[in-house]
This record gives sequence, C-alpha cells and structure tokens, in this order.
Amino acid sequence: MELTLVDRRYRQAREIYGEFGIDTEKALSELEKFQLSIHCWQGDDVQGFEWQEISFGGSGLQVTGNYPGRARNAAELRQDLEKALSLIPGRHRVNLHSIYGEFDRPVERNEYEPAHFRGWLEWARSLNLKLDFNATCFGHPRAASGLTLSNPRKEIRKFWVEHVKCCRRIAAYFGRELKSYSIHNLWIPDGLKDIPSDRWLYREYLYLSLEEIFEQEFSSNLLKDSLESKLFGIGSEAFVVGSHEFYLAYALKKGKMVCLDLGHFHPTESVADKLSAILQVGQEILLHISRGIHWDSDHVVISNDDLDTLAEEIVNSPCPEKIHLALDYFDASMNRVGAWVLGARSVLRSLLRALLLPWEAIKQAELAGDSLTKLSWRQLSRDLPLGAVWDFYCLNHNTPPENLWLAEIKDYEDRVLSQR
Ligand code: RNT
Ligand code: ZN
Repeated sequence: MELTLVDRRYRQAREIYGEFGIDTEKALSELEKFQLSIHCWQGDDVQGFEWQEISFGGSGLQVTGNYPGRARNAAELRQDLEKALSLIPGRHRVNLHSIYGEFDRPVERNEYEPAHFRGWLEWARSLNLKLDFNATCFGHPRAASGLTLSNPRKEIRKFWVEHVKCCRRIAAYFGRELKSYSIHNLWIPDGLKDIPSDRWLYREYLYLSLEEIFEQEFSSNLLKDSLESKLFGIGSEAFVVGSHEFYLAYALKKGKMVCLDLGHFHPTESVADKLSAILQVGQEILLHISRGIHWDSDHVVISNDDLDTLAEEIVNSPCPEKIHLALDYFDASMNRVGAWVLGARSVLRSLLRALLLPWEAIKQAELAGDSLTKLSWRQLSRDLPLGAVWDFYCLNHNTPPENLWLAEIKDYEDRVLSQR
C-alpha cells in the first residue's frame, strides 16, 4: 500500500470518527504512551543458553512444535528481536528470563550474576531499550519434582531462594544501568498432580521462602517485584501453591504487584474485570498478555473479546500508568519472529480500538439507564474504520501497515531463519 493511500484513508477515517465526536489525533497520541515488554522466550521455545538442555519434565510448561529457524544463541536471539521490534510501532521493552544469560562455563542458577547479562545490557543500551527480568524456577533437575520454593526439602528450597535473590539483583542492575525500573516477575510451577493432603504445609514454605527473598530491599526506581499465580498447570492439576488468593493477599500486604496472566484463570473469569478491583487498594499490576485455549495458557495473542475488553479497561482506567503490559506466549509451530509481531501488534491495535470507542455516548446512556442505546453504540462502533487509523499509526512509526508486515517476515525467513 502506498503512503498516499494510507494518508487518504486516514483523512477520511478522521472525518468519520469526528462525526461521532471521536478525536483520532488524540487517540493516536494516547497510544504512544503504551509500552509492551516483549518476552525473549518466544524466540527459542524457552530454551535459554545454559550449558545443560532445559528439560520441561515437572516444569508445568510445555512447548509444542518444531518450526525451523529458532534462535540458537544470544546473537541470533537479539537479531530476531531487532527484526520483530522493527515491525512493531512504538518504543517497547524486552523481557528476559535468567536462563538467557551468557555463560562461558557451567554456572549454577544460584550463582547467576549481573556480569552474565552484560551483553544484554549493552545491546539494550545501544537500542535505548529497557529490560525486565524473570527468575527461572523450572526446566532444571532441582525442579523435576515440580516443587521449588515450596519444596519440603530444605536444601531444594534454599537453592531456589538463592536463585531468585540473584535474579532480583540482576534486575536491579538493569534498573540502575538503564535508568528505568526493571520488573522482576516470579512464577513457580509448584503444585501437585493429585489431591493434596496438606495444603498449608506447601503454602507456609512458599510464604517463608518469599520472606527470605524479599529481605533485600531495592528502590522502586530500580526494581519492581511481581508475583504470578496460576489456576492449574501440567503436573499441578489438583493443587497450585501460588494461587491467585495466595499472591494477592501477599502482594497487598507487602506492597508488591500481582502478575495476571490472561491464560491463568478459569475461562469464564475475566482478567479485565480484575484491574479496577485490585487497583482500588493495590499499587500496580503486571499483565501477562497471552491467549488461553482449553488447558494451554500460552497461545500467540490475536485480537479477541478478552483482549479487547482488557484494552477497554486499561484505556478507561484513571491510572493506566499502574498497569504494566507484557507479552507471554510461546509457539514453536510457526515463524517465531512473526509470532512476536502478530501478538504485539494485536495488543496495540486493540488499545487503539478501545481509544476510539464513543465513550461519551456509551457512558451517558448507561448512566441514563438506557441499555439499548449503550449496546447500539457498541455495535455501531464495529463499522468504524479502525484499520485506516491503525495503518496510519504504523506508517508514522516507520513500520509497515497491516497488509505488509507479513511479507517482511517471509523475507526474513528466507534470508536468515532458513539458513540456521
Ligand atoms: C507460566 C507463566 C510464566 C511463563 C514464563 C516463561 O505458566 O505464564 O509467566 O510463561 O515465565
Ligand atoms: Zn505468564
């Protein structure tokens, strides 16, 4: 599509939205404010660069597919991330897991240090990117039982406590060096496949482990902690130690964030609905934007009602700066770089859609008790030319409009990925 056509379509769209009292220019400048934290682990199927292969047994995670071209080292992963970022409009963040350190000899997870992440730091600095971070309490022989921070065996708990402590220090190092807080998110696979006989025991161990982990305090300019719950996982079907209630209670009392993963709740539960509930009291929230299908929580994000409703809640929040957005999915059955682009662009497009809804009319109708009018406005808004505004935004950020990014991914696949 030529630039002039995108321009013309936009001008027409601006006029159409204008007739409904919607200011597209304002929506476009609002959209600039949203940053996504792009998860590095989509690029290599959550393998990382440790000397031993990651094994998912007991980990609660499973990656399926064997599409060719996955990144095999840090240089390839960074190259792929750069490609993806060049197709996503706006300035975003990158989210690392600890297994993506660069190690020149075998280093155990309780010995990870900032030095192992210097390569990432320098790369981020050169591109003016900020980094977020995650401890990796899975895919390791000491996690094979599926119990880490809540393991009844003291030496195993100690190992994982030390690991998470190292990871918080690394996140704070990113925060300090890049002059922006780094979010450290903690998800653990802990749970039981079958009916627990002593739920209290595991939860008390997890509580005590967290107390030890958070003993070291950091300024929130450097580090923000978040805790991610799950309803169930593979191997933890009957019981999850770090449930939503567990972490929500902990986070509220201790001034931490909860991380809400869109794939981690019962399908009829709405994460969108939780934002305004938690933020009445809670300080901040991290979102793991994902797409759950049946038991799997990590499908590539595309626009659907869940995402659209989430975006509506975010743009309508009086405190959107308290809601941190991160992607979280992994699919090894398709071009992995394209999967990043598709997910990130879908989130941004849903945010734009939400910014362009006729909120005044909708809210007025609701307050007047006129449900029919409220719903009719929503229905009508489906026919507004969102795509024209989105394409204009993309081009203004030197990224391709919606019908052209896929060709760039195919070209990258031919030139780079298929050579691996
Ligand atoms: C797992 C959690 C967690 C992971 C990443 C790799 O169910 O969603 O966030 O996806 O840490
Ligand atoms: Zn997650």
